[in-house]
Amino acid sequence: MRKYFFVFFTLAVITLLSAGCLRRGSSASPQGKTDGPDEFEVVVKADKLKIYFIPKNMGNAYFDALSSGFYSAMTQLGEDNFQYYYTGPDTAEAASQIPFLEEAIQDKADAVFIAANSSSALNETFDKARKQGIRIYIINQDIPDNEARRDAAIMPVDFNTIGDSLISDLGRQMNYEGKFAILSATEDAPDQNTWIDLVKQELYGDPQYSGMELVEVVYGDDQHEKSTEEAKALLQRQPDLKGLLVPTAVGLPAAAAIIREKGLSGKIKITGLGLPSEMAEFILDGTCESFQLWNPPYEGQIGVYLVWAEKRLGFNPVPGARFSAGRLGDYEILPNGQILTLKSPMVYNLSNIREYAILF
Ligand code: RAM
Repeated sequence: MRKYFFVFFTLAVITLLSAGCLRRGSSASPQGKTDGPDEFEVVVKADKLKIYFIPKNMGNAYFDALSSGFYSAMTQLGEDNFQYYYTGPDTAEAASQIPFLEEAIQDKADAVFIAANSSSALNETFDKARKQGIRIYIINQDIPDNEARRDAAIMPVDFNTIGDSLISDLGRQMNYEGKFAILSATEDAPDQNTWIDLVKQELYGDPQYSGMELVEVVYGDDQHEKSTEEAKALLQRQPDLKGLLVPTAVGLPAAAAIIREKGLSGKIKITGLGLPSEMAEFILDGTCESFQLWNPPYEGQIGVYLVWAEKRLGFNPVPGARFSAGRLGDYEILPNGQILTLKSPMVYNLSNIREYAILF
């Protein structure tokens, strides 16, 4: 009897392995790390994980780059394990994302990643989604004073580093004197307003910037056309402007193009946050000496691995817990529920623009 059982058992294992229902591998601890000896575990192909990514606005190359990270991680983990929807509003008003959140709720998504256009306008819809067991992750920012309404926030960098990073780059280029302005995105944008506040804290708190004067903050709504118009109007209103700080990947190339068009390359120092692929021409022609960013695709990758760890590896995203994001390594849930993709922004200039312009 034993002989037959062994034969049967072996045939059964081979059959199950070939059908993908059995997996040879190490047992994964809740943190998603592998440990223990090889052992068979039955992996029943569960339903696909349904993930929504709702950007501030569609047609924004910055969020296209971030979305590419979701695809990379899903490819690494097996595309047939996921259903992915990259969908959102054409314009980034505070409440413009609500219909897309409702769609994800109706569709019984497992997780929604959203770059929120408002810190508070989405709270009721977040509550509704979470009551149905849908994970709400803010991505590329947080929702200040409303963190209890989300499950975690995937940050591109520690936002506390951005104020100093931006104003020090502009100050150096302006020799710490003269008038400058800020061209931001939408007036309600939580990330933009956090950065503007941090820039002002440095500007008014550090005597090295006492020779610089912030004359205006204008808003391009993360729309190329409006950013272009606002930049043109600003230069007309402020003929002795010496600097322009543009913390938006939509506004920065738009404003750089206007500075170049007006023959003011090098005369008005421009820096901010932008995509290397869209800023390369302005670095190469001297219109922009340097700008900063981080790595948007990494954020999308981390997002997929976070959902995978929670839904397939029993990971519980409590402060202090760590999970694997594949090739990117392990990430920790910080006490404030944030996950830092990188510590601080990277500076892009002539020395590295060609290397990064082909990446995003
Ligand atoms: C724009 C958006 C986004 C910001 C980037 C740098 O695409 O405002 O939120 O992270 O710029």
